Amino acid sequence: MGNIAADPSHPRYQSLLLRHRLEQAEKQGMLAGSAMIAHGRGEAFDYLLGEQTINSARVATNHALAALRGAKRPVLSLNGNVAALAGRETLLLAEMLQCPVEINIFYRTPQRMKALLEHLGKIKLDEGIDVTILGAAPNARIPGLEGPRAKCTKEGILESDVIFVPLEDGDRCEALVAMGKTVIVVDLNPLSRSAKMASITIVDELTRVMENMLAMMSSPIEDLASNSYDNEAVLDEALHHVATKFTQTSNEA
Ligand code: PTJ
Repeated sequence: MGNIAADPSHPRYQSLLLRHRLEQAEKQGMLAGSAMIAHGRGEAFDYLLGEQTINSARVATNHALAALRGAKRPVLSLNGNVAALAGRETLLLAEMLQCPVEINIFYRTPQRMKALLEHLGKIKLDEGIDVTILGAAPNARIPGLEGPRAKCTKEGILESDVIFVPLEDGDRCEALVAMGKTVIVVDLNPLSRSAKMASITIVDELTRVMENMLAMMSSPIEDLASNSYDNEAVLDEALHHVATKFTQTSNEA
């Protein structure tokens, strides 16, 4: 790691750390060609949010976790960016939920799958995490999708009732919702198709979400009535936050 990214007192430390993780993952062949572009877009939205977990994101995270804890067949899906930024935390959450994780990538190649399996397998071994990692041998398809991005496993994504798919593509999100699943996405862009399509959208940065979820796992399950959750209101609140912050900043300037 370069000097700046190694220094926790640097004001941009967290941001530099995440970039560094992606740089390393890129060298290991884990990432899609557009992974950095996707991350940059996320960074821009996070800047507008004030790089913090806003109230509506906390509410959505709470509901997401309640849905996962109450699920019959939960599954946590990882793509290249998620494995690079929060592979360890995703495995830890899966262990706590006693559910599998599934590597499910949009730009699927055998080389990337191998690199991702190796990366997660190493974390699992190093940390002694007891979790099934699916995805190496897909045996099912997500209905309504064409090509390699439809590939999944029967025992994981296909038969899941609640699926956590951070940084998901809009089409796949829509296809998963059409299968009748509760689909939880993490997306810093409240205007994205995934954000609008999902059952529960957490408008927050992935590594903060994982930290929050792991912390929330040590509290008793909250009795949250699922009909009290309004995803549109959560997205509106995120947009409102950005707009208000902008107005305040330009008034101050
Ligand atoms: O590994 P693959 O092949 O499955 O590909 C993964 C990416 C992310 C490259 C692929 O799914 C993709 O191209 O995604 P998009 O369509 O660019 O969407 C990514 C969304 O995630 C954007 O709306 C970003 O704002 C958001 N995003 C990026 N980084 C983060 C994020 N949201 C939360 N936390 C982040 N760290």
